[in-house]
Amino acid sequence: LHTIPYDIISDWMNQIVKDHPDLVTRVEYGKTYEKRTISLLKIGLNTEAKKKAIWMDCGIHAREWIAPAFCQYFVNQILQSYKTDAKMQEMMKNVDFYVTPVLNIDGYIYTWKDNTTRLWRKNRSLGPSPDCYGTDLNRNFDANWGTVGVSFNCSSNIFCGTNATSEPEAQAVTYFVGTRKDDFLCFLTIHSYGQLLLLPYGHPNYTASNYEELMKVGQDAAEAIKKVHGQNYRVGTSPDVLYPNSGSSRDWARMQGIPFSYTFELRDNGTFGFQLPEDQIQPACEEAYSGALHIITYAHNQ
Ligand code: ING
Ligand code: ZN
Repeated sequence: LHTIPYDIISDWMNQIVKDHPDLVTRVEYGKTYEKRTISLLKIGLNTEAKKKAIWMDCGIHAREWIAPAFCQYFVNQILQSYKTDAKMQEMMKNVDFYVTPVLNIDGYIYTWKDNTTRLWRKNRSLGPSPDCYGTDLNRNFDANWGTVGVSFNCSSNIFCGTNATSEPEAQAVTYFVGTRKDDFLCFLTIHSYGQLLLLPYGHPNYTASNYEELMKVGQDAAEAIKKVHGQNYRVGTSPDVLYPNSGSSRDWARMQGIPFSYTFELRDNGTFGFQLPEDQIQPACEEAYSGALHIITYAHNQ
């Protein structure tokens, strides 16, 4: 496996739709700052009944290249296991998977430009001062926005924007998920690196009403991950595991009432960081798939 530029990911999305017309559609649900179309793959069986939903987004941060690779792996894997696995067949009847392979498309394309842009994190919007680019999309959601773990300096990597949901990429998710919030059982947002499973809330003064269950399900997912290649994932809220933050999409989703909301921080632990060697893409995806499937299956069975 190897990472690929956005155009190829977009072509891949079209190919998946062509290969599985009965199960997959491509849905365009917003525009980036630079007016690119944000799209997701909707995967599930068409049934008469009202379906529940699972959210997964990858590539909200531009430099975290393993994340879009994981979304593609995840889609390939659920479509493959659907052919033979009774549990996946059952889930495809009951839920639709909404998978966005690259949310921050402008940023992702920018990191493919040259060696000086490879480690760009934010989107590419022009800030409040000249030549000051990028808002951290994972600080821009309407969840205790602008309170902890953010900067109001537009040159900072954790610049939270001028207002909650000021950015078109955050607006797209907020609108799409927010208008269907009762359908969503699960909200998974995929990052790297650090090998963590983070749960709400990033703000130290708030505790999720189902914190105990989120911890238990997260720890069981970490156990499932460890079984695949022996890698350890730490589980907890961001203030407990590292440091507080506000305005994350995970916290926003939980505040909307979506019960199982998690951030995945994929491989590695810092040896290669965002520049994960190609020979680790496959094992990183395999183990994270196992963890994600555990959470999704649990949420589905509730
Ligand atoms: N990490 C996330 C970020 O938005 C996070 C999540 C928040 C981790 C706070 C730890 C503490 O910063 C990455 N890698 O983007
Ligand atoms: Zn990130």
